[in-house]
Amino acid sequence: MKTKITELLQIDAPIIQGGMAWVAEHHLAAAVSAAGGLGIIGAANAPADWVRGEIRMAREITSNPIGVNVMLLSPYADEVAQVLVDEKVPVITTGAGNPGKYMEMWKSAGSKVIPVVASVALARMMERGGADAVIAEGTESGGHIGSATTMTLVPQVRDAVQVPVIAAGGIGDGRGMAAAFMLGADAVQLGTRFVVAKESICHGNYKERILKAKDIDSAVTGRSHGHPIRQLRNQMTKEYLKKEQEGVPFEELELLTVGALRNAVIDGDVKNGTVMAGQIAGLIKKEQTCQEIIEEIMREATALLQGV
Ligand code: TUI
Repeated sequence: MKTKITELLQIDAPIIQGGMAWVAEHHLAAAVSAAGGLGIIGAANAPADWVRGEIRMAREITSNPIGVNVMLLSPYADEVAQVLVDEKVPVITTGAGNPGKYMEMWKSAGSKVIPVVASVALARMMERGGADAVIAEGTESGGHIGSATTMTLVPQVRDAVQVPVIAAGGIGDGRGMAAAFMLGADAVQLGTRFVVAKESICHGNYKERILKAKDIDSAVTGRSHGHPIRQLRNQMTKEYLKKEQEGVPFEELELLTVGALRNAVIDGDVKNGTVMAGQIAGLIKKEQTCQEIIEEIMREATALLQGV
């Protein structure tokens, strides 16, 4: 399948892997890229040296292009931004903010820059600032979310900008991909489905929570202080939401989540850790290799889009 995004990024399948903190390390990113999609290393809150190491290790596994996601709230964002220039990373996605201040340095280093946007206003601003494409991410996503749904955001962003649009949030199979294309997308980004990939280093307990999740098993914490995070319900979210309702201040709430994502992803503490996942978790029933995932989604989507 050829789209504006496969042409722009020099990839075979218009499927991008989300830059998920702790999960999106070199094994997963390299496996997605080797299978013809675009693998992404998630810099999240990691120091710049870790990001450099992950880029180099991924490049030992595949020569296909691999991108990096910069989480703009990270205390290391400035240093990570420079590492991406030094390492000549071909594709940079950004999340949780406005990457305007890095745009010029990344563009002049020859990288394609693709910010995640949660609104039409930010999509327009990013296009004016030189973005090569935008990822329109709906509130169905796991992790840090905006408020518009994928169904409403994608066609509105499509109409507002000329650059290619990648749809994200709530997409887990070929039906979701075909639907996103009907809304005007040129590619899709998937997170939760890749968390349970065989090549994902995520702890088995975490994968099992996703594989056993039902449609309404996610909760959103942090709405009261402007940092909404979608994750699967557990002991921690129950406590967090109760305290949030009681008006407990942010500093105290934060104590519940310090190191909690690492505890869940690496150590498998799915009771008190943060189990970030999107609303599509309920649809995901098996662990497959990245190649199987990409082939299956492409087969389903192509069949549905034929004749359209
Ligand atoms: O970034 C994500 N998802 C994430 S980041 C993350 S780690 C984290 N840890 C602690 C606090 C916050 C995050 C876990 N999941 N997705 C991309 C995304 N970006 N979703 C929504 C946005 C977004 C929202 C508002 C991007 C820009 C924006 O407005 C920026 C502005 O300044 O106008």
